[in-house]
Amino acid sequence: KVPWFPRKIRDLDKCNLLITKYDPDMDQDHPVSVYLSNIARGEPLPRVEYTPEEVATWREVYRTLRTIYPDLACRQFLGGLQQLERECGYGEDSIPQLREVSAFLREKTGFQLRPVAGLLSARDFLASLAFRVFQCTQYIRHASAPMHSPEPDCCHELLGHIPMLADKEFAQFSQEIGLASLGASDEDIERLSTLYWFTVEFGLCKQNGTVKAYGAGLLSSYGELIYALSNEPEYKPFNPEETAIQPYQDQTFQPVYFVSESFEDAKIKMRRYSSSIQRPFSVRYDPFTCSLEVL
Ligand code: H2B
Ligand code: FE
Repeated sequence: KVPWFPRKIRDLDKCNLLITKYDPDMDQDHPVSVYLSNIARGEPLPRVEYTPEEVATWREVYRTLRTIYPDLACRQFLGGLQQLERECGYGEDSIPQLREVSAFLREKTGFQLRPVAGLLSARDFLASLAFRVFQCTQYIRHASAPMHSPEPDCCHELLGHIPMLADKEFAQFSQEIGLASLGASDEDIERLSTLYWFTVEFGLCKQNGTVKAYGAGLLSSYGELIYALSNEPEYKPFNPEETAIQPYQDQTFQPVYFVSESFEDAKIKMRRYSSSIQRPFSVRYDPFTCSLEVL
């Protein structure tokens, strides 16, 4: 039996299963509980008034990471970030609003943002990528730990993911993982989710003979970004069959990272892997109607 999956963009309203690893009710101070009431579904994206303390957290994260990006981030990330700084108000002085960032991305790659209250189930999260929708948290990590967040927060989304989603090839790569996930078995979702982890979140790639970071989990963590490129961890060539079954860490730094030859190469390998997933149907995305044709 094929699990239910969204067929048009509006169906994403039903892709909202939150996974509570870290219970916001346990800590009334945790920022997760602060903005839930502001997170409405659908357009227009809610504007958030961040407090001076929250802006100070953003400033510290931005400033610290910005200094190491030129050496450690891949070319596509740096290009995206520069455009965001020029055209979308990115900088250390204010936290960009999802509404503006979403409009920016739509022009670059057709991706749009949707506010979400926390960590989503892998199935729901991946399904939205099939429609070029990125589900994005809007709250910011607690001021007591500016360099760490137990769950995705807006520093992770806005600094880690958004610059990459402004790149056409990376946007295509992301959407294709999403398309492969639709109606897939729980086991296949687990493998795709692991692939997502070692590419979109913690991926490295070769560029002009050196290794650079393109994963959002790295590009939003000062400590792990430096560690990942320090030659200390283990590096393996990206190979979907092997990568998909590698156990991963979400509590500490990764013991192993996967290195792609290029985005092009990662995309081709990923495509080959996806086409090996058994499904009793195939899907085609129609960009004019933002819906799927199921064949
Ligand atoms: N939910 C949210 N809100 N943001 C993410 O980046 C995210 C998620 N990543 N759910 C998903 C899970 C990822 O770790 C994979 C697909 O499991
Ligand atoms: Fe992420």
